[in-house]
Amino acid sequence: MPVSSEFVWGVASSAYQIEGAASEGGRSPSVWDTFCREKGRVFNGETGDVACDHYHRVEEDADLIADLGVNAYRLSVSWPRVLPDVTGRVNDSGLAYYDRLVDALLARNVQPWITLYHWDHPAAMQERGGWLNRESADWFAEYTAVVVDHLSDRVQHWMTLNEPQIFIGLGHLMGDHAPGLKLTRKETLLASHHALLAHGKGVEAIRAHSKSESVIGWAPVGDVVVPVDDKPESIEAARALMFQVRQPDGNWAFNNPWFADPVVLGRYPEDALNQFGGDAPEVREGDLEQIKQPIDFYGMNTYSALFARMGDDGPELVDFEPGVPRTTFGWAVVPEAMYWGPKFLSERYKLPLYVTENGLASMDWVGLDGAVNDTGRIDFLSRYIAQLERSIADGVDVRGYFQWSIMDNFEWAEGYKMRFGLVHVDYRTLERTPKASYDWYREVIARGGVALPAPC
Ligand code: IFM
Repeated sequence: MPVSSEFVWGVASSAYQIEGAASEGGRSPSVWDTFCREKGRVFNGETGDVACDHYHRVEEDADLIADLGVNAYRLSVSWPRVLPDVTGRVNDSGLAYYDRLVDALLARNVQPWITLYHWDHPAAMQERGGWLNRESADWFAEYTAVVVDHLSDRVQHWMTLNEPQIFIGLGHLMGDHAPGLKLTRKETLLASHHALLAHGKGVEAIRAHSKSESVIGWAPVGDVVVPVDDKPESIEAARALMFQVRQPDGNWAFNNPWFADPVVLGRYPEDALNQFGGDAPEVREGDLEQIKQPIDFYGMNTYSALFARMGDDGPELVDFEPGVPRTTFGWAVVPEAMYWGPKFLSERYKLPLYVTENGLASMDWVGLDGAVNDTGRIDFLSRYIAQLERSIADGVDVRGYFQWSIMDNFEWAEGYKMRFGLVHVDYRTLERTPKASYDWYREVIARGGVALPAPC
């Protein structure tokens, strides 16, 4: 079934992953610049210094985005480009770069959807404690106000945080991402509380500073859990596990409700508070009201899912079948995530949804014929978009879909090993080659969202 003509079709990226120009235009180092320079942190010692050199290729890349026929492009602003000292001094040259980018998109009828924080906070902020410092929420609000003051005459769509589960879980608990910390559970929970406060203060700042009517959301990434079959008890088990804070792998940070309940419902989940006991963060008077600002949409970044059923002792996870299809990252391919994820999230949070990220990691290369035949990506996206359409047909309020990512880019601790793009980037020459999936996605958009069958 084609989706409505109002449906937002988009592609996504983030600043550190594509911009490059890391020490140009007055930008200060971010935590990721620092992290990449620490031995053994990032595959092959790679960095975002040059990345896709998008900073110098705004017009060319805007053409690639617009030629897809998308009506929206999700990008992030680099905090250290705009406020190199965290707060205070504004770097006009950084803002001028985002002017160029926003104007290039608008000139091609593509609406910019801006994420304010996609993990690359200034290294100087880390020196002041980063997210462990409660003042970080105010610093983020100040930075947000500067960006919104400057761009909201042209930009209406905003997201505060990208994937708090990841920058808190991988960055502060497990040490795999910048700032590379392995904090105690208590400290990590405190950092998460401050990040949620930053979200709330950021939303307030957007509303207070926006020169046009703004549409505000965020882009979290909690585990999606799907039922192993259609039995009502399996569905119940999946729903219960999707909103349980204790995670079967012992890593509580990838759950949904610890982050989303305060943002949307204004409270921390009871099971979490019982579980965390004295490790739970100190919640000062007014904090939860501050965090629970009215937002206009819930963004979901979705790549995979876990399976659940009802066991003798209640809901339980089911192992993946041997040989389950997996992406190059090792993530199981579970298209039903796009059916059950939106359904469960909209039942609980009752907000319009946008898929703010979805895509496939692979290791594509340019073939002898000059083409990049990424049929696996076409198959993956076909299956996921078809399930999304099924969810919409069932009445779930999903209003848009952003494919991750417009082009191959710096995949954090994996360096340039994983490729998620619709456009191949040769990192030696920086040449862009649209892949077969680029043409396929353009056709899907042109047909109003009918997922085409994968080519044989
Ligand atoms: O590349 C990342 C992105 O920055 C955040 N979401 C997941 C993507 C793939 O790992």
